[in-house]
Amino acid sequence: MRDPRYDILFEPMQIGPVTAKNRFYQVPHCNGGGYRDPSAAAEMRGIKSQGGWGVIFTEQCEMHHSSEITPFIELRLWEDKDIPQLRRMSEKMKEHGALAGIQLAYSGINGPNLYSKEVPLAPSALPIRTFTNDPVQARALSKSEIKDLRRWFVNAAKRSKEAGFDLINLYGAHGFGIFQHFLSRATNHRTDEYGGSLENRSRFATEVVADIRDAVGDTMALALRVSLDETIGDLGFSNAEVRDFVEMNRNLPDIWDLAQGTWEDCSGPSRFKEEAAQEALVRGIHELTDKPIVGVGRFTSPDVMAKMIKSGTLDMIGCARPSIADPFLPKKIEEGRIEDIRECIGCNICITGDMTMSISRCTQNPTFMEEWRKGWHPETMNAKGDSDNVLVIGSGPAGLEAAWALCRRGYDVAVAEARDVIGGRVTRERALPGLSAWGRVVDYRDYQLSQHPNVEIYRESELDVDSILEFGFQNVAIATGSTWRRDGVSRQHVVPMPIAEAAKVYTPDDLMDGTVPGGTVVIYDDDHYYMGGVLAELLVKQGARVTLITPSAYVSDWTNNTLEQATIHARLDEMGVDIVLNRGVTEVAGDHVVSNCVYTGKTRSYPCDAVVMVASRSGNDQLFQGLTARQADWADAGIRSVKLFGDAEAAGPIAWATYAGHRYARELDEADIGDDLPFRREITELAPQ
Ligand code: FMN
Repeated sequence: MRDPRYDILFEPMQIGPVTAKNRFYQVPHCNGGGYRDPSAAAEMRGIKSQGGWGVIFTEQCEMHHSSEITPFIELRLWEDKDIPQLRRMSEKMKEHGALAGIQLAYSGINGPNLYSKEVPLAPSALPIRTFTNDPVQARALSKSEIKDLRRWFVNAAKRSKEAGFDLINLYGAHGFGIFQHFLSRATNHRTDEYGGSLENRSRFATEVVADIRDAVGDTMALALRVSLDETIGDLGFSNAEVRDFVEMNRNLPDIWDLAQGTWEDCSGPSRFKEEAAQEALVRGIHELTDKPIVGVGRFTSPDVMAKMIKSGTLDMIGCARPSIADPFLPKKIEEGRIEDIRECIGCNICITGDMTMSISRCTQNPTFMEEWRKGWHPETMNAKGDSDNVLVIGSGPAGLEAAWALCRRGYDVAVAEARDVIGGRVTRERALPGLSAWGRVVDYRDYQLSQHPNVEIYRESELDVDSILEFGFQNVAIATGSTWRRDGVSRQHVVPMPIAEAAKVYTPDDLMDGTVPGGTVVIYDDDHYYMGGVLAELLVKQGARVTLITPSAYVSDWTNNTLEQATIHARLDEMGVDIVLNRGVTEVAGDHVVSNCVYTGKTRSYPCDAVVMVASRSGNDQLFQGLTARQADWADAGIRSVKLFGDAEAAGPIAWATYAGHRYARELDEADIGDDLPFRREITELAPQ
């Protein structure tokens, strides 16, 4: 039963003409699917409706073709033809009593219009600001075009109503939506009644809200999403100015949706931001308005959520990432199942789906975006197949997820772990600087497995092929992880690089095992994700002088996709790490490395006492290979299947491992689909000629 301390989270909330059943508000978040995968995106929202959210929003929806953000894949509402796709989504959202919200985005100086080829329009003429630095400029809207834009918003609002939505969110946060571009002196240089004073800069927002209210306000609620602090210096829309803006326009929207200035700040990873990190920025704004406020802060703890409401800071609890990691978060709080909440780990892998224009993943919730594509439900598994038991070897993220999903299907599961602790790489990595929240991947599964009668975990149980054959399990699932390579093989070197015998070369595994070199240390990062940067922090903290050499143009390059890269660079720079970009390492000698420019090949030496090789990883597949060699003995041993998955099969981020473990569990004993596509997809219907 629900803990009465959390009752406040379940009080209904009036938002303009509509009422949310509770205080759980899924703020807009993209998913890498958007207009390309409408049914996949709709089903994902539908699952959240089942999970008890009071309000569920779409991702940003491009409301007019004159402002679009190709190559990023969001939603589109450019013409009536787009309505059915969006109606499918609103219907899914409302299936279990949530209010359905749509975020209307006009991207102004963030919309390069690579697809529509229209000239971008913004409050003032400025270059387009995108992650991709497109060489395109926006021109300033004329006053008659501002009227056009107001009408386009009304058209989009009417279409939203027809598509079945209850709320509209006007995007003006994260530096992205045009409302912010008008509000900020950095992007609004106008000298007419839309520029200059705060009142003038607010004019566009007040006009659009009034227009939309006239058009649909009797049935639809209006949310205005504005930045809490643009954090770009004096010209930016500061926290003080946000407060002035809210006070000046007390009752402008039906709900204020307040979010930290840049997307990097707002969706800050757990490596750099704690839960409720935006509290100080939002505290006190409530007194400036009569309308409710929703705010965000990677909320996963019901205590923190209740405190935010009881203290009068927020009226509704906004969640993006926590709703991805656990779409059933509200329901679990309601049912008093707090320990069942699958807490977001703040790794931001969800954001990489959008940034790579693919389809999003979640480390904690492998079913995310597979709800329609594969029919995976986050809380229910498919029925058990013919066989009865599985031996899972390895308790890293892949093995633990497989075990947890298998025992929910009804299999008897034994997990054999060679070490005395479970968790594999996650247990090792969670001890690294900034990564402690990632340990939730293990903690959640450890607890769930401890509650399940049909699973046993055997620690310090290193198995060999003979013993596996003797045990007589019907299915053997091998998730034995991977080992960092010492020989430098990765992208620059596809065969081992020259390393002198006298050289002291360490791998990330050595450092995680507690062997940390001192003196002057070169980190050679040809992995490009977080590990090189994290180890630089570790080494500096333990007293080493660190030079980080990477062939990439950015330190920890791939973290551009998790919105962490700039913060990582700043932190390492502040710590005194010498960051060497666009250079490889061609040779490791006893007391130096030889580094080459990736463009010219010109070499230079960097003296060092030790080298940390952050290259690639080799799968620990020896057991699998050994068992495969004994395939003739499987039938006698009662073995029906042997499968290798996770890092042991091919190393990747942790989210890849939990996905692989889950997939293994889902597909065990299922019919072979042969050459068929293993997921559903939608293809564009050909227009009549
Ligand atoms: N905010 C928007 O206003 N529109 C978006 O389309 C949007 N896309 C997002 C996509 C992802 C994958 C994530 C994680 C966040 C996105 N956000 C977007 C920001 C979230 O709405 C939210 O403000 C931010 O993530 C902080 O909330 P959280 O800590 O609960 O994740």
